[in-house]
Amino acid sequence: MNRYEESKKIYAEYGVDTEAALNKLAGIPISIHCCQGDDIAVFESNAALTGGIQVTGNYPGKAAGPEQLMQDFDVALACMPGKKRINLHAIYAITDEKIDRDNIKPEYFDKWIEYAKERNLGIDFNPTFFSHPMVKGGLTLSSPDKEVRDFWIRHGITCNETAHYIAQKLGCKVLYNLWIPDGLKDVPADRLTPRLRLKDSLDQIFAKKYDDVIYAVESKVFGIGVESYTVGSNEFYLNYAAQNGICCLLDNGHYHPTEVVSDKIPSMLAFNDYVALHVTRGVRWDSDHVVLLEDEIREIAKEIVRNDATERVLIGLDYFDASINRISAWVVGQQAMSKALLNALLTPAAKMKELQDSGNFTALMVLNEETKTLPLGDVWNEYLSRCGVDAKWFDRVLAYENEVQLKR
Ligand code: RNT
Ligand code: ZN
Repeated sequence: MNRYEESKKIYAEYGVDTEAALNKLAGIPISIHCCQGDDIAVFESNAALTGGIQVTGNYPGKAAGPEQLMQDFDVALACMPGKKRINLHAIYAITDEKIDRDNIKPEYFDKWIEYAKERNLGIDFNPTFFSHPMVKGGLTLSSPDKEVRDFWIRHGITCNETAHYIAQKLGCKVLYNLWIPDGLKDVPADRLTPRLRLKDSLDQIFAKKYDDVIYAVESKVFGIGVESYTVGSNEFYLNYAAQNGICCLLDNGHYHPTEVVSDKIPSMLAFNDYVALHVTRGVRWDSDHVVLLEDEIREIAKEIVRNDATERVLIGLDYFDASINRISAWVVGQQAMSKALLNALLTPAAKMKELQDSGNFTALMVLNEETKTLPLGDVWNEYLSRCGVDAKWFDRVLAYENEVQLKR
């Protein structure tokens, strides 16, 4: 009997059906962020990365331009099991025209739509409120300068049209996630007025909403250079999203170190049809390290699976590592999230809920600990094999690095 068959029997003793878990996992989409492939480069110009986010490292061979990014993404996709989406930013527009950030034309994304269709990928879309000269003093939609706000409101609106265009062309919903870098390095004199300006700007951007677009606003507690105050704080966006029937996206790098997004997900599920998620790994700060299979990622996955929310929680990866092979970074993160979801699908959640509700916390603790040493790896390898992903995928990535990337 092979290892998978053995593991199937072991899980069955806990009332877990590994076949059902494998089938369910294959249908849970994970949105892969394009930015990991080229260090959030800006196709329209060589603008430096701003916005208080950082990509550290200078590993050779990164993609330059859409063709190389798509080429590298194809190598990564072949190493990623399950359903994928590609998460694009407005700065990835493909056109020979001079791009005005406040006039992003939907057709600039025709090549990405074609690319996604050929690979049966969904697309998620983000306006890009950073790396541009109209970010004045680190501010965009909350700026005291109306000209600056109006420019970025036009950007938000034109990106809404683009998200709708993509959804129509693909025939499936698109997540439009808005994150702005606005904030202050040191102690503010006025925390409220910038937030009222942001609220007004958002009202203008979201004045028109499309049924085939899911809207999200992404909060953050600090950034590099905005350590003392972010206009788009968690409380601000939680309220804005609730009042306007949109998502407040949870990025697990955007809260205080002891806060966990896994606990926030069920609270959001209690009130919202959808919960948008950015999965990352902060080390000491919101460092956007590659996602690894750690306790919090496992807990996040458990909240998605045991609350039957695999179609309601929109999982997106969001990290940037330029210190290692960028394709490997994509794959490790996507596989870590997939393993966490599989681990959740292989957890006897109903039994555990029963023990909690009956107050049998002793048996719950014992069972929880036992599940940690069940043969997840054997089921994972079966999943890779069924998805046609070589367990030795890393050899393939290294071969491509030598044949293609290092020759760039
Ligand atoms: C920044 C936010 C935001 C960005 C991407 C590029 O801290 O996490 O989601 O990472 O939009
Ligand atoms: Zn994010």
